[in-house]
This record gives sequence, structure tokens and C-alpha cells, in this order.
Amino acid sequence: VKVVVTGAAGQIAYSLIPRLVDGKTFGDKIVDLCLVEIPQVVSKLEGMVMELEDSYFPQMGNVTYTDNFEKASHDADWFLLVGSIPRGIVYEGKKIEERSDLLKINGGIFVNQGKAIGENGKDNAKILVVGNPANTNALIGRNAAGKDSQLWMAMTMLDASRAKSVISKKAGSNISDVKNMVIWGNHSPTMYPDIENAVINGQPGSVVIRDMDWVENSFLPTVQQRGKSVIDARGASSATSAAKAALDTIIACENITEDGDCFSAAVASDGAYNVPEGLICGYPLITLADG
Ligand code: NAX
Repeated sequence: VKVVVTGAAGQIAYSLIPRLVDGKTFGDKIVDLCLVEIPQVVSKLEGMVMELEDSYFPQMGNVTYTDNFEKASHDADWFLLVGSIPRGIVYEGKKIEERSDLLKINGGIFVNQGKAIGENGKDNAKILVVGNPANTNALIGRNAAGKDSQLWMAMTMLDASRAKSVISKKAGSNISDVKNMVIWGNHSPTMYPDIENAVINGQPGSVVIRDMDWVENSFLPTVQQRGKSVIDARGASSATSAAKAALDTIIACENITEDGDCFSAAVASDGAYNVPEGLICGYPLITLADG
């Protein structure tokens, strides 16, 4: 399996990349990695490759790095689009503070990456957009790719894992006892973690959690604002948890979903649940035997 990772010198990637080849995420498949960065930092990836070589990963295949996404995209099965330009940095001499400027820059990046994926990626490639604004970037990339057989997702798994953690503490159960955790909408503070349809110890969330005051005034804001809370506490945004969520999304796509469970990602709406067609929206998803 060939996996392309952008933003490969960033903090999420440092946690993510070794675990792509550790024999757990893709089982016993040999994993070829193509790591992509912007020209200014691409040389740092030499150090990442050295560390991968030194880590004893029997499932690791060919590892390359480049600043040329188009070249990286050929015949890839998975694209993990982690790199994007964040708000607040100075880009081409200008501090990027306005959402419109951010969208303009990332729009350009994701148009080019999308086109390359559509032209060169495998017909059944899966694309997970982690870089923010994730839903918008996925929409831009998918439209540019123009290939319906490829699956574009914006990551909401981290929001689902955060919600499971909060619910399991409230219910006094293990995090693995919380299933069917759906994140509706956008990966942003407007997302809706659906506690009513979650299944907690085999019971509907609406039966187990009856304290609506807690749901509205504690659960929802805690999950919706968790990214900000981590930044405030850590002085940097979520990295290891974001990497784990990306790995969990891959595992959820590569394996048949258990009965009664689902996983979360934002995908292009086909009109289901009255979401406008084509919009990238968080949905409950399952993986069937045919992948
Ligand atoms: P870092 O700033 O540590 O790393 C990002 C890396 O991307 C940098 O090394 C940069 O050079 C590279 N990059 C930028 N544009 C690129 C391009 N066109 N091609 C290749 N590489 C490019 O950020 P990090 O903490 O790793 O976060 C990465 C992204 O994840 C950010 O956009 C962040 O907002 C987003 N997040 C998304 C989450 C989600 O749940 N969907 C949660 C965590 C995180 O906040």
C-alpha cells in the first residue's frame, strides 16, 4: 500500500508517520511512504527518514520524500493531507489573520493537490484531509479531483474520540463501551457530537444520559472547544491525539465495521439527512466487506 503524507515535518506527522508502518494500522501489508513538505523545510525530512530506518519496522517498504506533490501522487492508495497554512503565520510577507486570506492560500494548495490526486492517484484512493479548514479543503480538493470513485474525507474522528472520552467518564464506563459516536457537520466549534444516538454499554445514549443540562452546558461545549483547551494548556495544538485519530480513520476504512457501530468522518453529502448534495459534512459511516 502506498501512502502519501503532506505536512510531513510538522508536529502531527511526527506522531503519525511511524505508526503507519508499525504493522498495526495496515496489518501485515508492506507500506510505502511518500512524505511531502514545502521547499523551505523539505530537507528536514532526511532526518525523519533516518529515524524511520533506525526504528526497526519490518512492514516498512520504500520511503521517499519530496516537495513535489504531483510526483508523489502517482498510484497512491492513501493521501493524508495534514499540511496546510495555519492562521497567524507570515506568508509571502503578509500576516495571515483573515479567514478569507487563509482560504485563498489553502484553496490554491488544495486545487493543485486535488487535480494531482484525480489524475495520478489510484481510482479507489482514499483521501483524509486533516489540515484546517478541513471540510473546506476537502471540498476544494474533491471538486478539483473530479473523480467520484475516490473517497474524500475531512477528519472528525478526533472530535468523536473526545466525545467518547467525556461520555465514558460521565457514565463511569470504559471508552470502548461507547459506540456509534457521530459528529455531525463541520470540524469546527459548530460541530454536533450526537450523544442521543451514541450507544453506551449497549444502551441508547438518550436512555443512559438524562441530564440535559449537563449535555447542553458541559458536554457540548467541552467537546466543541477541546481543541482550544489543549492549545491553552499545552501551548501547541493537539498532535498525538490528532495523529491517533487519523490512524483510527484509516483502520475504520480498512476493516469491516462491527454491527451496531459506525465511525465518524466528513464526506460529500449525497443528500442523505437533508444535507445539501456535495457539501462535505460529518456523517455516521460504515465500511462494508467490499471496502
Ligand atoms: P505544523 O505547523 O506542525 O505542521 C504543518 C506542516 O505542514 C508544516 O511543516 C508545513 O511546512 C507543512 N505544509 C504546509 N503547506 C504544505 C503543503 N502545501 N504541502 C506540504 N506540506 C505543507 O501543524 P500540525 O500541528 O502538524 O497541524 C497540521 C494541520 O492539522 C493544521 O492545519 C491543524 O489546524 C490541523 N488539525 C486538524 C485537526 C482535525 O481534527 N481535523 C486536529 C488537529 C489540528 O489542529
